[in-house]
Amino acid sequence: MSDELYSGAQMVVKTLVDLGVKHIFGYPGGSVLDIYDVLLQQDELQHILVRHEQAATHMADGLSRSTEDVGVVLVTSGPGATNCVTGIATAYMDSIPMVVLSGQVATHLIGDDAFQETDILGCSRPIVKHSYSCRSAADIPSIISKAFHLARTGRPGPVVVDLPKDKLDPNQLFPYELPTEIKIRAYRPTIRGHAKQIKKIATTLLRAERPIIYAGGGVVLAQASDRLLAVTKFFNAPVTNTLMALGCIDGNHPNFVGMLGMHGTFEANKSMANADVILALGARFDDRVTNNCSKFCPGATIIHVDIDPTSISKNIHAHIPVVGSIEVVLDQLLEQLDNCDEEQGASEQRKMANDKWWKTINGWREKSCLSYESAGQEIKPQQVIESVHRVTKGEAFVTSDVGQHQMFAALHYPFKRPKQWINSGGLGTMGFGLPAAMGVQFAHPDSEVVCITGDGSIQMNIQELSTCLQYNLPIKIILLNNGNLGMVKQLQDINYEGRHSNIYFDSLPDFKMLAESYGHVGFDVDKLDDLDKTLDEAFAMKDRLVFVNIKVEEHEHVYPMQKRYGAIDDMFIAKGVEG
Ligand SMILES: Cc1ncc(C[n+]2csc(CCOP(=O)(O)OP(=O)(O)O)c2C)c(N)n1
Repeated sequence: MSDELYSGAQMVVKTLVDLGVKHIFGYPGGSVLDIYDVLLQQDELQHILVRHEQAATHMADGLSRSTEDVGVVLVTSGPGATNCVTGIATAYMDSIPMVVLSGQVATHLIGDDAFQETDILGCSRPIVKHSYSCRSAADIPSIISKAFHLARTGRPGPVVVDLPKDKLDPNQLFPYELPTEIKIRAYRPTIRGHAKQIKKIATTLLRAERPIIYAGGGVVLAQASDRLLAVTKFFNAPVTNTLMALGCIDGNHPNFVGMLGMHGTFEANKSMANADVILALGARFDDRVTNNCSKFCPGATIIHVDIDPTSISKNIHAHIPVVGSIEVVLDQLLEQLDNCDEEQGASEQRKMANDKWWKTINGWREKSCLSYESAGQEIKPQQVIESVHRVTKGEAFVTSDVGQHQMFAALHYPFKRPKQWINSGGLGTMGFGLPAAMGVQFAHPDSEVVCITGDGSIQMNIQELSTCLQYNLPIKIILLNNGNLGMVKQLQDINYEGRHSNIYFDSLPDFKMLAESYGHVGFDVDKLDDLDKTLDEAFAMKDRLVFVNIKVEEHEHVYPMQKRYGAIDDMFIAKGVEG
C-alpha cells in the first residue's frame, strides 16, 4: 500500500489502469463528473466518448469478444444506466466479460426519487452475473477487482458496479490498496472434470461408430481450439459449430460440416440427427439449435461438457455430464486417450465404422445446401459475402447485426480463427454490429474490421458514425440493403402466407449521403458488375471508414432452414425444397 491518499473517483481510474485497462467506453453526466475530471488528468486510460450508452456497451462487448480482455463501460445514473440494459443483456446471453460502472445519486438520496435516480442494480439483476453497490470509497479497488474477476472467470458475464456520487467525492481521501489475490466466498468454479467422467467420455467415444463434436461459444471463450482440433483428429470426427463458435475450427477444415441449427447446413443437422455419440463442448442446446426438443437426436448418447453446471441437462438430458473448463477437460481427455489400450481389433473396427460414417456424411454434403441461383445483374446477398471474403482474403474481423445478413455472413464467410466472427447470438440484438466493430477496431487498430449489416439494423445505432470519425476508425460497413426487415419478411412469407406486416420503411435515408455527411466515404452499388470493383476500391482505403450501400435482391430467403416444430434435420434446403 502506498502512503498517498486518493479520492473515490481517483481510485476508480487508478484501479482500471492497474488492472491493465486501455479503453473505457462512456458518456458523462452529473453523478460521474468527479470520475470524468480525473480522466482528464491522466493519459494511461483512453476514454471513448460515444453518442449513446447502448453503443458503449456493444463497443466494450466487441472489444472483449475479439481479445482476452474485459470490456469496460462508464455511464451516469438514471437514463445513462438504463440505456445500457440491452447491451448488458446482450453480453449476458453470450457470456461475455464486461464491467459496467454506473453512477448513482448520493447515498442519502437513494430511495427518494432523486433527480436521475434509477435502481440499476434492480433493473439489471436478471441479466448480470453479479453486481456491487459501493458503500465506502475505500472499497473501490477491491470491488472493481472482484468485478473483473467474476466477469472473466468461470462462465464469464457482465458485472454492474453502482457508484453513489458521495463515494467519488474529491475532498474525501483514502489509502489505496489493490488486492493481490481475489477471494469471493462460495465462488469457486469447477475447472477440472471428474476423473471418472473423463474415463467414461473416452470409452464412449472409442466405441462410437458415428460420433460428432458439437462446439459452442464456450470453446471460443476457453481458447480451446487447439485441443478441439486434437480431439477431432484423434477420432477423425465431424465437427459442427454453433453460430457463436464459428471460427473455433477453420471453416475450410475437411472435418467441419458447417454451422448447425435453424439455419445450419443440411450435413451438420443430418450428422447430429444420425450420430450415435454427441460430444457437446461449451454449448447450450438452445432452441435455435435443437428445434423440437422432444425429437432431438433420439439415438445419441449425449456427452455435455460445460463450466456452468446449470447449463448441463437444462434443455436436453445429458447421459454423461462433465463440469469443467473446456480446455482442461479436453487436456484430460487427450491424456486419457493416450493411456487407453484399445482392445485388439477395436481400432480397425473403429476405422471401418469411421469410413462408413464419412461416406454417409459426404452423401449429405452432395446436396450443396448453400448453393443459390444468381440473378443476372441483380445482386444476391450471398454474392456480397463471397466478394467481401475475397477482398479480405478471409482474414478480417467480421461483425454483424441481426437478420438475414447475419445468417448469410455466418454461412458464406468461412472463418479461419476463433474471435474473428462477432455477433449477438443469444439475444439477437439489432444495432450491435457497428458499435461492436468499433470496439474490435480499438483493440486491433491495424486489422481490417468489417460490419455486415441490414437497413433495419444499421439505423439502430447509426449515430456512432460520428464517434467513428472522432476516433478515425477505418471500419468497412457493408449494408445488404434489401429495403425491408428481411428476416421478418421471410417468416411472414413462410408462416403468414406472405402477409407482410410493418416490414417496409417508406423513408429510408440516402445512406451514401448520410455517411458522407458524417465525414466518411460512401458508395452505392446496384448491379453485379460493379460489386467486386467497388469493394476493391472501398477496402483499398485503409485509413477511411467506407460505407458501402449495396442494393440486394429483396425477396431472397436464407436457406437452409429448419421446419417449425420438427426434428433438428427437418429442413428446407431451398424455397419449397425439402432436404
Ligand atoms: C432490437 C431488435 N428489435 C427487433 C428484432 C427482431 N428482428 C430480428 S431480425 C429483424 C429484421 C432485421 O432487418 P435488417 O436489419 O434490415 O436485416 P435483414 O434481415 O433485412 O438482413 C428484426 C426486426 C431484433 N432482433 N432486435
